[in-house]
Order: sequence, then structure tokens, then C-alpha cells
Amino acid sequence: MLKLYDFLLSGNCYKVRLLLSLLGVEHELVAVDLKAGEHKKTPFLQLNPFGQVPALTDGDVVIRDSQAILVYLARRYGGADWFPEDAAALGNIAQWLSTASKEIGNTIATARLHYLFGTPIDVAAVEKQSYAVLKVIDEHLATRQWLECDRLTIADIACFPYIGLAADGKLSLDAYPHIVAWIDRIKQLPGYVGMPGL
Ligand SMILES: N[C@@H](CCC(=O)N[C@@H](CS)C(=O)NCC(=O)O)C(=O)O
Repeated sequence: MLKLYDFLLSGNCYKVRLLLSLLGVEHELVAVDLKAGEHKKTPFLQLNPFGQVPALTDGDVVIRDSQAILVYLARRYGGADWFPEDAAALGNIAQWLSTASKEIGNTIATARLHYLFGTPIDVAAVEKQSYAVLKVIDEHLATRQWLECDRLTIADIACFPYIGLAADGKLSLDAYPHIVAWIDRIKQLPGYVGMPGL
């Protein structure tokens, strides 16, 4: 059985739970006790030597990193629409996987880490950077329903959680109506599941 090594409050774990649910893939959730430092010890380090959740096992396949897991699940269990073969479409989707990891991870997700888990940050700087990222994404979504390919892909699933959880980082989405509409569209999807804060 496919196993997701998971932490309930992690947006990176949640994006994998969301795709699994949208695809209807049977799986087992294995809770990793981050408070107890379980992710920094063996046996978890054998799954991800970087000591971070999520990690996924599917038979002999072991994948770490939420974006990489989305790629695997899309190709293994989703139709071609989730992560197409076409070179331009692949590149267009991959740019958002990268954006989820860096531009969103270092800003909007970091603000949330600060307010929920007490991680020290330069609040004013992170806030400014977060709104700059949200502005770019809102402008991108002004002329389209989904981030790429005129349909839901793993680009949307990768970027959605921390943007949807912006309020946890005391960030307002009021100035970004296209993002708000995109969040609503995702929440209407058959098979959608939420998490605390969403
Ligand atoms: N790029 C990785 C980042 C994973 C990540 O930051 N995981 C966090 C939870 S959201 C974690 O395990 N933090 C604990 C730590 O780094 O010690 C991904 O997308 O999966």
C-alpha cells in the first residue's frame, strides 16, 4: 500500500494528501512526530536524508519532496492531463513547481511558520516579499482559470496550499481577487479535502 509520511499541519504534506484524494488513490498516512524530532532520526532519514516531510513510498519507490511526489503521483495514477508530455506544457508546469518551493516557500509559507510555530523572521521583509509574490500570481490568474494549460494540473496543487493558508501568516488576500476566485474553484473540485486553516 502506498504510504505518505505526513504531518497534519504541513502545507507540503497537505498538497500530497489533496492530490491523492482528487485522484482517488488508496493510501496510508503515517504520522511523523516532528515535535519529537522523529524526522531527524533513523528510520525516517532513510526515506529522506534531509530530514523533512513529506516522503512517500509506493512498493520499492521512495520519493521525497512534495513537488517531486506530485510529479510521481500524476504520472503513476493520474491521466496525461495532470502532467502532460508536451515539452512546453511540462516546462510551464515545472516553473510553478519551482515557484511553490522557492518563491512561495520562502515568503508566504515562511510567514505562516513564524506565526504558527514561532520561527524567527524579519516580519516586515517577509510580508513585503509575500505580497510581491501574490501580486505576480494574481496578475497571472487575471486572464485564466488555472495556472497552466487551461485546466487543473499539479501546478495548481503545488501552489495552492500556502496561498490558501495565507491568513495563518497574517497576510490578507483582499487585494488579490483572481487568487481568491482560484482558491474557490479548487475548493469546489470533486474529491477536495481541506486541512486546518483551509
Ligand atoms: N521542499 C520540501 C520542503 C519540505 C519541508 O519544508 N518540510 C517541512 C514541513 S512543511 C519539514 O519537514 N520541516 C521540518 C524540518 O525541516 O526540520 C518539500 O516541498 O517537500
